[in-house]
Amino acid sequence: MGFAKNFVWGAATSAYQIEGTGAEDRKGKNIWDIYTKEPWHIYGGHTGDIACDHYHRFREDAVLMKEMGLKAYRFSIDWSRVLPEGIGKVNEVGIEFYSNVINALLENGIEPYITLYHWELPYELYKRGGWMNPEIIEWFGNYAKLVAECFSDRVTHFFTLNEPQCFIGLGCLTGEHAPGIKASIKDTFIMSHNVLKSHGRAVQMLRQYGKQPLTIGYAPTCSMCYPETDKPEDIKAARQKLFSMQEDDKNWTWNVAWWSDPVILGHYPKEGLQRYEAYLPDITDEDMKLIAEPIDVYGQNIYNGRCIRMGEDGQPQEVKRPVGFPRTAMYWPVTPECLYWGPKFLYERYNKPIYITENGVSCCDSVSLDGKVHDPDRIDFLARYLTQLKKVAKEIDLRGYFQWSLMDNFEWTRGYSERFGLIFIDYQTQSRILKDSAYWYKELIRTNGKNLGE
Ligand code: IFM
Repeated sequence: MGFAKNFVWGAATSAYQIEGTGAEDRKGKNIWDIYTKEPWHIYGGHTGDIACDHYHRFREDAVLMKEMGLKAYRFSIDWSRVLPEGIGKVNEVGIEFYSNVINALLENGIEPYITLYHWELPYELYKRGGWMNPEIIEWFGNYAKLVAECFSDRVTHFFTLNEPQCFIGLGCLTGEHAPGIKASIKDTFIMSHNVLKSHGRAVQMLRQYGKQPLTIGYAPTCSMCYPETDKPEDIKAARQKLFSMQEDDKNWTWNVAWWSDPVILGHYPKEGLQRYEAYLPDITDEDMKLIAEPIDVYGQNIYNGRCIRMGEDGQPQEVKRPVGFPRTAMYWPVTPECLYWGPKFLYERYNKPIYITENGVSCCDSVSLDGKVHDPDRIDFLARYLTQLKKVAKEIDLRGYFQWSLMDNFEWTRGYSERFGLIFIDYQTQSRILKDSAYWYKELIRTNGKNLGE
């Protein structure tokens, strides 16, 4: 036995990365709409103004998903499209757009999975302090209520936040992403606490206003850890490293336990409470209760990991990558083991059904003389990673896998220079070509992973 019979094979995207603004929409601006207007922030001065023009082409895209045999599609809602100021007046055109997307998916037999927040913070709310302002807990809660009221008659799967590590770490600590601020470490801990409380409030609102029972999850990220060998001490070291805090406070957001223990276990990790004591805001029992509002499934984005062994001093030690180790086009290491050990460690600790909410690879894809897009690197990457996932699927409650990404898209500060898609986008003509990997994935879905190694 490998993947369960009803295993969910899907692909994922996010609003800003694919939609394009849709000039006729009365959408408000989000922080990325503003940030990309200062061209020096983004490779080539690219913006998401047009992106993949999914705003106008979603029907065609839903048909392609069907052609690829996808069972599910995970996408995010641009908060500022449905609530131009983040709160208050609703943009009915925006609601209609997402409603039409959902209908197109259902008509093509694709199950929609909605992510509430994949970094599209309304600019009006940013001006009011964004994640720093505790009012955001109710702002986000009310946005979740609106989403539940408008879409939960047809959508039953929701994820609250995508990668808080990145939108606080890169967006507010190092300032590489929108909104591009370099807040103090102390302020980013205030933000992170508000982020987690907002998650809890959104869960409450989704449950309260959902029109049917909903499956609700959360989708953080992080680089995983895997053991150098199967020796118990190396496994122990990898597990310990994965759930420990960052050595460098300036990079503190890049960890699993700070963001996931409160949500699932109801408390911050002890190590972090001690280590970051000087930075922390007041944390009450009531806060923790809100943050730990029960969810149904745990999502995790996994791209790569670090190899760990137990050092002679009894402490985890990172194993240096060998010279010439395999890398993706974006220079990320290729480490398939992380898709076995990551879910395994997370399941042991959190004991929740798991979805891999993102995994994928950027390759230097182009259209060949035969008019096709041959991407053997991506097929090789996926075969290696998914073989590991198949192995862990026999051991834990693994519910689904979302390939990042359905189509090439706006890769944040790298603009359109990276191609993560199963579908190739020609940005000049907006034509779409299914890459070889899309056909490979289709066969994998059809056989439920039988074409992978054991
Ligand atoms: O494109 C991003 C996505 O928005 C968040 N997770 C990682 C992907 C690849 O960098």
